[in-house]
Amino acid sequence: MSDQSIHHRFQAAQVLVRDAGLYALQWFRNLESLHTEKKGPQDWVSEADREVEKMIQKRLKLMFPEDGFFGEESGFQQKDSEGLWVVDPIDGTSCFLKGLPSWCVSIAYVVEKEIEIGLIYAPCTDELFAAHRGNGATLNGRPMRPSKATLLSEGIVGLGYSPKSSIEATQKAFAYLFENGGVYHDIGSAALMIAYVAAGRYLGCYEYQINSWDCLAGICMVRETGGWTNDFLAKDGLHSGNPVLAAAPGIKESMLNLFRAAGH
Ligand code: LIP
Repeated sequence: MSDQSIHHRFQAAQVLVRDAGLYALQWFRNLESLHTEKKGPQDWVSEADREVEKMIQKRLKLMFPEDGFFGEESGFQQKDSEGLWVVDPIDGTSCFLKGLPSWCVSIAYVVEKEIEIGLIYAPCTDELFAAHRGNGATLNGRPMRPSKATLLSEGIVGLGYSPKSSIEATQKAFAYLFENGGVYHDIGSAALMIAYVAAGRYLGCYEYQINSWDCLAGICMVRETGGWTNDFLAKDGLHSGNPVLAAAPGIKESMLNLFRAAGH
């Protein structure tokens, strides 16, 4: 696929991710009337998740009918297409449903196992994180820079947990972090936590088991800012998920030690 057509998709999807975020915000402001269902332990879906995903899919179908689509709520359409949009309409659904601001819309575009585009829009803070492989990454149009730290004791690590994760592995990751003077945040949105690594707000991010729609956009951003991530798309990560590990350049070895300590 030509750089030009990927750049065209990058431009169009930046408008779409913001529109989708503003649409989700309308639902966020009327939570009392929002219909929700339980998908599993600590895992919910709401009318907003479904309607925002439908809106994104419809717009992408109109603009790029030849592309495939993989959404958290609706699964795969045209999965054998050259280019595939991987979409989480509301990452941080549990925060969204509780009226907490740490949620976002996440859109990634994958061509031949390469994450070419990563877009994350957080409506509550009006922050648009954007990356186009080989062309850098920005936050609201300004270049993002990862942390220059070299020790875990010099900042915050995003450490996510859900019942999909191993309790034992997560406890070992916490122990390694605390023994090395680190502290953690779990803001309930893996997409935002990984974007914060690219933006230099977090030193790194780890979660034992996560879905591709939660992390591919953020992974593109971390790599575009010179940070490091694990090869999430290895071993069928696109369909069945994988652990995620992201690190600022100087923290890679410490985060790899945390990953090993967790048993990976
Ligand atoms: C969430 C992730 C979070 C994880 C949750 C859930 P969702 O995504 O962002 O890191 O701990 O279990 O997967 O379900 O809100 O799109």
